[in-house]
Formats: sequence, C-alpha cells, structure tokens
Amino acid sequence: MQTAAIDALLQETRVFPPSEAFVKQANINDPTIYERAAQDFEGFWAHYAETMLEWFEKWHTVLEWNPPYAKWFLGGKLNACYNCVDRHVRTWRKNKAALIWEGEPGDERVLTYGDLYREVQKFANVLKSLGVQKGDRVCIYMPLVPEVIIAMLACARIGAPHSVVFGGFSAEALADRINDAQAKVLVTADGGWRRGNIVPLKHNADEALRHAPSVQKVVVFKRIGGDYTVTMQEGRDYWWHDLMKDAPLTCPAEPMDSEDLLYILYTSGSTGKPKGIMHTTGGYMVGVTLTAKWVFDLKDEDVYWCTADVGWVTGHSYIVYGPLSNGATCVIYEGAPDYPDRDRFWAIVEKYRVTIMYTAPTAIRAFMKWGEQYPRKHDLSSLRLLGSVGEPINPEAWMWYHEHIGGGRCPIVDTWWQTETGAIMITPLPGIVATKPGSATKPFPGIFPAILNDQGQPVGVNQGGYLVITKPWPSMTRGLWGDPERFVQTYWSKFEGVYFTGDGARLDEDGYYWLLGRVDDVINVSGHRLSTMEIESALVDHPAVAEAAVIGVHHEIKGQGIAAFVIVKEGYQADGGLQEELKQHVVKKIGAIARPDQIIFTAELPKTRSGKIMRRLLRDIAEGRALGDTTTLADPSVVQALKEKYEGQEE
Ligand code: 7RM
Repeated sequence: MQTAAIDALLQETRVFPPSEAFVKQANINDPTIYERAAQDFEGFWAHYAETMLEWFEKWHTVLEWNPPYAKWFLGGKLNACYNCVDRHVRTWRKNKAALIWEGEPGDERVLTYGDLYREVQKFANVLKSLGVQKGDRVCIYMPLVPEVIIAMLACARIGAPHSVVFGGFSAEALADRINDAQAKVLVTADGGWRRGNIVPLKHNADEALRHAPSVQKVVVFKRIGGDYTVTMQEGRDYWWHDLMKDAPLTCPAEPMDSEDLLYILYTSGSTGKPKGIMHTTGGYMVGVTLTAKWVFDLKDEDVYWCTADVGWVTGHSYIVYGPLSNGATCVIYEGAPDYPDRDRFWAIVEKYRVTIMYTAPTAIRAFMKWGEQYPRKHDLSSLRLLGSVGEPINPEAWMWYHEHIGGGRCPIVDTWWQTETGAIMITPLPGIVATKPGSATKPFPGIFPAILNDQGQPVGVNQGGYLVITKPWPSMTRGLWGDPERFVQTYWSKFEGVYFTGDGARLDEDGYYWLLGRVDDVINVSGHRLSTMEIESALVDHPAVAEAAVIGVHHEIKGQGIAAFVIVKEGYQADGGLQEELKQHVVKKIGAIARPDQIIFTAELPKTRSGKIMRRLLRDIAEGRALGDTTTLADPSVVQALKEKYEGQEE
C-alpha cells in the first residue's frame, strides 16, 4: 500500500462502540478475557478445548513447542465430523436446519443435522467402498452444493484428509494439486452454475486426470443433469446417486489423534508452485469453534451466512468446521451476486431472515458501485452482525456496509487471518471492542502478534512494519505438504522463532492493528491470493512470450488488478489479438481469477545489474507515479522508455 493511503487511514477517527443491547446479549462481553488469556495462554486454550469440543480421549499435554513445529493437545483423540454432526444429533438440534442451500437457478434445499448425520455416514461408506483408508487423500472439486460439505465431513469421519480445489480453477491447476497430494479418489460434479452458465467441472476433471494418475476412482454428483451430458469412464467414474443408493446407513467416526491431518488446502505463495497448507484435527477444531462462537456471536437462533466458496479457507473454517461445530444454521448460495440481478444477496438475506453475514470487501465495493437501490428493495432488518474478510477494507466500503446493509445498528467484525493461521487472528470481539472503519482492531484472546522492522525490532506507534505472530496458537498450520524446507524458508526464516505473515501492518495509539497489504510477491485480487510468479510462469509457457513480469496494481473493485509486462519473441506480432490470447492462456493454466487485466508489451524490463526485475518501478509506471530511485538499474533508459510507452497505451 502507498504512503498516501496509509496516511488517509491514520486520519480515520470514527469509533463505533458496541450498543448496550448488543453487549448484554453477547457470547463474550467480559473485557478481562484478554488479560486472562495473556497470563496463561496454554491454560486459556485448554479450557476452551475442554468445554467447546467432545473428545474421545483427553490430551495429556497441552502444547509441545519446537519452533517452527507446534503440537497441541497431545494424546487427545477426537473426530471433527463427530463434533460437527453426531454430538448435535444427540440433542434437540437433530431436527434443526444445519444447511439452507440455494442454487443459482433458484432451487432450494434444507438439510437438518439429522439429514447430515445420515448422508455423511452413507458417503463415508461410499468412500470406504472405493478403497479409501485412513490417511489417504481425497480431492474434492465441486460447486457449492450441500454434497461438497457432505464429502468433506465424510472424509473427516474416516480420517482421510481432503484437499478441496476451488471449482474456478482450471484442469491444469487441478492436476497439479492432485499430483502434489497424490490423491486416490476425486469427488466432483457434472458441472456447477455461474451467471447462468455451466462450469464444466467433469470435463475439466477428465482433462486433469489424463495427467494425474494417482486417482483411481471418481465420484460424480449430478448437479446439472437434464440434457447436459458428461462422459463416464467405465471402472473409474461412478455417479454419486448410484453409489449412495445402497450405501449402509452407519459408519463410526474414526478416533483421530489431535495431530492427525484433517486437510490440505493449496494456497499461492511468492514462488510459482502452490503450497499445500496442512491442518490437523485438535488444534484446528479448537481454533475455529471458539472464534466462530465469539467473533460472530453465534447463537442457536441465528441464521448465519458466509458468502465464500468452500474452495477457500474461509469456507473450510467458517462455512463448515466452525459454524457446524457450534450447531449453527448456515445459509449457502451456489452462484454469483449479480444473477439474475444485482440484488440477489439481499433477496437471500430477506428470504431466510439472515442474522449474520460474512463477506469480502471486493463484494462490498461492487455493491457500492451498483448503488444502494438494490439493498433498499429488501427488508434487511433481520441482520444483527456483519463480517469482512480477505483483504483490507477501506473506510468508505466499511461505512457503506455499516449504513446500507447494517442499517447503522450492526457491529462489523473485520477479521484478519490466513489459510496458514487456520482461524481468525485479529478481529474485534463484537460485544467488547469499539470498532474503527478500516482497522481489524485487536488480536483474538490467546493470539500474540507484533510488528517488526527489518532488524526484527518492534516498531513505534503508527509506524509500518512486518506483521508477525510471536507465540504458537492451536490452529496454526503444521507445515506444507511434502515441503518442510519451504515451510521454514517462507514463514520462519525472516525473524528468529516467530511466524512471519507476509503482511505489513501498523499499530495505532490505542493498540489497534491496521493491515497494510502484502509485503511479498503475493497479490490479492478480489480477496483471492495469487502469486505473481505463478502468473509469470503461465505467461512464459506461451510460445510467443520470451519474458514476463507481473505486478498487482490498484483496482477500484478488486482491490488489486493484474498487470503483466511482456517481452514477445522474435517473429510474433505484439498486438491486441496476442493480448487476448495471452489472457486466455493464463485462464487455461490457472483459472479465471488469474486473468490479467492488462498486458503491456515491452522490448525490455527494468533490471538491476544482478538481473533482478525491479517490480517497484513497474508498479510506479502502472500506477502513474513519478519514477522512484533508478540508480541501481543496469540501464535507466529502459524504464523511461517503458513509462512513455505505457502512458501511450492507456485507454
Ligand atoms: C482468510 C484469507 C490471506 C491474506 C492475508 C492478508 C489478506 C485477509 C484480511 C486481510 C486485511 C483483513 N486467507 N487478508 N483478511 N488483509 N484485512 N481482514 O483470506 O490465505 O486466502 O489470504 O489475505 O494479506 O495475508 S488467505
């Protein structure tokens, strides 16, 4: 983020304390919780591990910390699926709605906890019948239908770690992820709905599987049906409904060790290859269960809607494991916010009387741009709490969300966390902390961040620095699948013994955190993490490209957009046709989320004498700023020429 933007944030002085009425009813409203957690953080987490979850066997040791490796609740035995389903079925919640699903075309289904209990056990038996055993990886590539959650919980039930791949990823991206995890079974669907179009999931899966030989069996859920046909490979592919027909109704939940792997989830890092973030069972469940209850103030009466897809960590932690562990009622919606019209979200809020809504700043900025007439058409008075996640929320978007969606009465929780952290880390507790638009406010009790300078010293008030976490926490990642060196290198090498987040932040005079965006080569497009190097690799894979440099540039709606500077090989025409072709090539290699907004052809890239591309200068060019220090460049004229060319190319 640029200094001007930081300064603007520092001038933000509005403060919104929680209302008396909200405080009175809040799940947590005792401010001493922060000190109590700080005095004995192990005791704090152990207390909630014990009271919030059901264990088959209690742990003997709360924490074993050998940086960078933490083990929590050692010797404990539990099952994540059991905690999300079975224990609720033993209570009055048996007939309570667990999932209220709405498909994009307008179809609806409600599944109670009792329904989940039956379906999950049946599908767990299906997986077993396909040869899946404890420890085997199962890849899930599905639209947002109840079955994706059933599949995840079934994996958890039998101790088979899942690896969910977002349905927007391409065949190649899917193949990479299957191969890295060596998944044995793939669960997919014929397709999914997006803006009235069919996302060809099975077709993509077929293409991926030609290069992913570890997969022996494929289960296909029929989401589209009708005239839409897919090819089924004899002996490999099976329809979900065929396998489920005769599946036995009961399947015991496997007692898992606290440190047994629950799932792998791939996320982009600063180098090309995506990282398989690992989460284990005990600590992860403790983290997501407690944060869901306190941050969203989740109660049995609530109708909770997290608008993320389950393909991202937000879906894992705050659609599936956190809310269901709390026995909550969750709305899930398959499609786009502007289909058939721009009021779809508000129609859903009104229809199901949603009380808690958790969405992303990029969505809020799009709603702002579309105008307040869309939310105004609907009765949003059921809402009582709003959440934000995925990227820094600018104060304008925060205020709009507060006024036009929250009717001025709903606390907003701006939640900072990462795939790696598993659970929310910096956030207001809505019954305790007064919020400031644009600030994620304070660390969750039992979480200990700091902001350091290049020398590893804490910075002063209102000085920007690197955000780190200084003590272990239960839901922290246990590492990267198959790549322990990269784990140490990425998170634990910048500063001794502390977790490096890759984000910049400032602390204000009240001890509030203001997140400032990534400080590495990761960009955040519409709340999705992308690696600039991954996009560069996709570009140079095209026969016309000699060299490419990708940067994130400010984008009004998406937060960041993607600009690619490309050197074309001899004999290729650098024209509009090639620009389109290159954008399409990136979509094919990674997925539509990585499609570059701009392709800028250039004869050379600004490089240091040691050959490093100076992205800072490319950002200056793309964002129309005066060029910064160019003295380290091998050839300063390159950048001047590029700047002139760029300014000439802009529409
Ligand atoms: C949950 C999620 C993580 C990156 C993280 C940040 C950015 C997420 C916020 C945020 C400012 C927030 N996981 N980020 N939430 N920045 N305020 N409330 O998004 O692994 O996909 O991304 O997202 O840069 O490092 S993620």
